[in-house]
Amino acid sequence: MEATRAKQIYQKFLEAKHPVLLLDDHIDGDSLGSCLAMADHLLSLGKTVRIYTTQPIPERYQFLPHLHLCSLDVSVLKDSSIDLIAFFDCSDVVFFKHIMDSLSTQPVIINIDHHTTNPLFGHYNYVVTHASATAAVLYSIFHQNNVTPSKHAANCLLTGLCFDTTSFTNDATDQQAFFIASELIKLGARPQQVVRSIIADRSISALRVWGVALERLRAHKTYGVVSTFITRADIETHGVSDEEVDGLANFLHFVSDAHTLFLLKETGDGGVKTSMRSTARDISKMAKLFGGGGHKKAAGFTIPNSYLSQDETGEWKVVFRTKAC
Ligand SMILES: [Mn+2]
Repeated sequence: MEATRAKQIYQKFLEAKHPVLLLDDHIDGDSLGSCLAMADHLLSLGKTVRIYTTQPIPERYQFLPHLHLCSLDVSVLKDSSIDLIAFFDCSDVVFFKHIMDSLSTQPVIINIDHHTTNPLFGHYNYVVTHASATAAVLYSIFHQNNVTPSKHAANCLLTGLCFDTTSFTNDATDQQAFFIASELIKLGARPQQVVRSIIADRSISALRVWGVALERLRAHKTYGVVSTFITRADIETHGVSDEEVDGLANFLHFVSDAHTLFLLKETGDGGVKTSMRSTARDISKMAKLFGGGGHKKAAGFTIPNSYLSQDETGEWKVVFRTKAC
């Protein structure tokens, strides 16, 4: 069954004359790495490839190939010649609908992902929820079609794997992740470069924001949860971007003895984003309840139109802009 679907999907890519590849609304190493690996392969077949993104590519991924194909210009989606669009690592149905509304044609929709919350919105879905990364899913599609990734594509796929497994340290890391990584390294992927792009190269200012959040760590014994948070004031005072302080939830989950961790962060557009990590609970259910998504052990959601506020007892709470919760 999987082999049939993998062949069907690959055939659709082969048939496409004007494909557009899409990054998730929230760009991460897995979404970007998978998308660029497919772009690399399509380019090698002589195809014209375009990639649409709603956010600028974070600085840390500038070592990846083909970034010049990425466009923030929504007119990319208006082209009436588009015959295929492919989503990578995207389970966000609101984003999917936004993309659909922007199109002027009705192309074939491919959906390649590994989120348990993926609603299977494609005409052709290849969603493997036990896979450690979308990069591993795409590696499998390549493998089942006898496609050998180039060394550039291999580096892209390794970036996806390393990002989603927090460099092979979190619960998403399975035997297959190590096997695929090994194969990708044989093909020319550069693990030191990839790992460094994900966990290293933090500015002192970004680490100071992490320091502020570390000081605020709090254990909620009743729920068995440890939490902390970052405010807009923290980010603005230290002159850092949101992207620079990303990764704190993964870092804390790696070094802390708590089995469940919540990191709350005020977003630039006036909401509060909750990133959750757990080794003991299926937190994707909670994320889904609040309109978010993710995996069993790593998930999140955003509460729009809200902010973080400290009450008279010193407790920090999420407050709606119209009423307290
Ligand atoms: Mn992923």
